[in-house]
Amino acid sequence: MQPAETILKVTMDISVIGLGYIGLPTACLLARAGHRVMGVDVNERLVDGINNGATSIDEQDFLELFRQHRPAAATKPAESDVFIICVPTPLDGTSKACDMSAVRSAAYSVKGKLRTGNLVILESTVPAGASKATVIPILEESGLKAGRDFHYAYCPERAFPESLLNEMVNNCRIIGGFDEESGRRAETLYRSFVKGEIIRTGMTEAETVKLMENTYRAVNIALADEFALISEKLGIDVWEAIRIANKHPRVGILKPGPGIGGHCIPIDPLFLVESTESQFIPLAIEISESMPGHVLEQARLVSGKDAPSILILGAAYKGNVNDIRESPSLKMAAIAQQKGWRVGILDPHIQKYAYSMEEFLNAVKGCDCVILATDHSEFREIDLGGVQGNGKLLVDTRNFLDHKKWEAAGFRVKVIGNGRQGRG
Ligand code: SAJ
Repeated sequence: MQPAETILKVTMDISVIGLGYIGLPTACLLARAGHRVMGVDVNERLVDGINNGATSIDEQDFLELFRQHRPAAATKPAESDVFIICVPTPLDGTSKACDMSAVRSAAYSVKGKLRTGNLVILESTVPAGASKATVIPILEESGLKAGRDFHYAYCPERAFPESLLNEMVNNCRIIGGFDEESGRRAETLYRSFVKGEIIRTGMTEAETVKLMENTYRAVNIALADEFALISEKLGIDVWEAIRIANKHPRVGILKPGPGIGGHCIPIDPLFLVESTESQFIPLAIEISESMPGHVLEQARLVSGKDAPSILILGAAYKGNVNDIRESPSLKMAAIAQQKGWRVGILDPHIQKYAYSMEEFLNAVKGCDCVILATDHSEFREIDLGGVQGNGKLLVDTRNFLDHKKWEAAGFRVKVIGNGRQGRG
């Protein structure tokens, strides 16, 4: 291979494969840094949309970046200096293992275009060891060898939906290079738009670090959920208890809620389980997954109705995002419907569940119990002027709403984890 200096160009031709909530912002940031970027996705409608200036990511600073530095999009990669793979890795519902099919087909599409001197980067979250066992062997079917003919690095994304660009630019970035030179090249590339620290480590270490981060978050949310369940049994308020416990300099308990959602936290920890048979991680996930059912049980017991009709506020998996993947709200809705309860859902961030004030008032009128599932700012601002609570129940799963305001409108309030209130 030629010496690095002759190949490392300031402006590179880059194909970003997978144009979801990580791939598309990454492509735009690289374009802003002066690279020639091609966005690639198998979804033709998405590609057409992007080429026509449309995106479903609704974060303001991203939209501005997208307007100015939108990459051209296509369904197949072209020859490039760098290929960055950012495709989804869902959980296979049957095997409970990582579904690597999108990563595999992205790797095959890169294989067809791979040339000597190229750099291939994988950002998708994968089981530890997947680069070595799955991705590199596919790329090497080209006849080129990793380290000798092309460079490879695993560089996980770590950005937080609701603060995507800020985190992509300012977070610490991990580079797991196949070898020293691969790591060095990947670092040079990310340095073109990353202001945060860049840490180089081994490939499997980088894969494992990513899984550890989301597992840490998942088990800590599960612990908060468990504390909520315990507090209800003890007849104490978990929110007050957590607030006080968090005054300890080495304690930082997260918030209980209706369960975990999103594309990462409920799923990624299980990628660690598939190769290690951990018992701790599945138990944590199980506790959080029991929360939607627990919320409904509280609604039934405290409302005193066997089959209350419920209005769920929020379909998104967390506040101020428009993503419903693995959302606990929708799990709650499905369980309630199965029980034969009447269910309504409102969400200002999701087109399907958008509503007018009149629709909100009618929905409240027609239900026995309102359940706050998603902490969207809009729900806190809601005007209850025209609402007659008449003793209906509000279940606040996130201790998020202004309870005095709801009580003043005639609601009884039950906060999940507060065992002092209307005990179920
Ligand atoms: N949640 C709680 N209580 C809390 C915090 C969160 O119940 O105290 C719930 C949320 O409501 C949501 C779920 O957990 O349903 C997950 O939300 P999140 O905000 O914890 O995480 P994500 O999925 O939006 O983003 C995570 C982040 N990982 C970490 O914080 C370690 C992000 O940095 C990753 O880039 C992202 O996963 C990813 O793509 O892997």
